[in-house]
Amino acid sequence: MIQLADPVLLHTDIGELELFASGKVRDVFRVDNEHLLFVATDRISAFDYVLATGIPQKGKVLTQLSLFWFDLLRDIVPNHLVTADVKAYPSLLHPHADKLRGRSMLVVRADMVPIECVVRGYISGSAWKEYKSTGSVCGIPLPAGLRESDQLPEPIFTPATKAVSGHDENISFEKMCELVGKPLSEELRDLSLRVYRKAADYARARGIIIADTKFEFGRSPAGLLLADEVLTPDSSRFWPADRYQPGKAQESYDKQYVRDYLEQIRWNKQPPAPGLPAEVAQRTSEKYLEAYRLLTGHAMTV
Ligand code: Q0N
Repeated sequence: MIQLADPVLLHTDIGELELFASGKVRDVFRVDNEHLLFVATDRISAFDYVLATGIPQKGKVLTQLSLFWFDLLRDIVPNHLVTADVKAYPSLLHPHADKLRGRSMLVVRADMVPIECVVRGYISGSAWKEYKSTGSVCGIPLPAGLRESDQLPEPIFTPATKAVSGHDENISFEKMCELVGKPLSEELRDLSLRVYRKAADYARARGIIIADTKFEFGRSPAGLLLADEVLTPDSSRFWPADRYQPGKAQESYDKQYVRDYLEQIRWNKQPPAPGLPAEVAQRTSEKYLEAYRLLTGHAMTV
């Protein structure tokens, strides 16, 4: 049988469903009062903007990686997944099976906690900036003399809120307690740290450093659920362990070719964002597939 290339998906169109939320990369649809359909497109963002071209297979890799982690972490925390098997989706979705297969999840609609639960095992990004100017991150004092990208003595929980700008704003744990209450804050902090430790130890043994990551949680009648997508290169910093060199910013596992290309063409980082040459998109796709294979131990099959 002739195998046609999997088309890149940039915009999800499901005429029957109301769009519930959408981000730079993912589209969420309302299925019924209790369920949402979470769709990962092939869109990619760099320097804060979504690029004009997609990355082949990216949405599938991120979905399959989230499914892998949900299963590995289920002994620590339950999650929002109902099923990712399109045959088991409500029948009104069956006409859309070809575009949904591999890249979507039917999830429980939860009452989302309005906090980004960030865990950092290494110092990078906004935490590095904050440390350089104050010596602490989100109110947590850190040892003097850390270099950019250094591993922290132990992982830290650094919550953030979505600011009006759309950017995340780091907050102290005390501020989080004011916003959502102390018992919930303590439970989310402890769950986030346990999930990060298990995943980061697992990934490190397979050649990938998960420098930091962001979790979102929701409340359901059954209790707290790990939601969104988890421990993907979009929600985390993945670094290739064999090239780790503290003292400077690290290469990104997945987006390095994209960033290098955008720097090379001297894009001014203002909209409209450019597209990528096919070769850059293809090599980037291969990095996502490689991360999936290293972490799961097998090639992606969907
Ligand atoms: C939900 N977000 C923020 C799109 C997704 N299980 C759930 N129940 C209710 N709401 C949500 C979920 C989940 N997951 C979460 N939006 C809706 C995540 N966004 C980030 C941007 O892309």
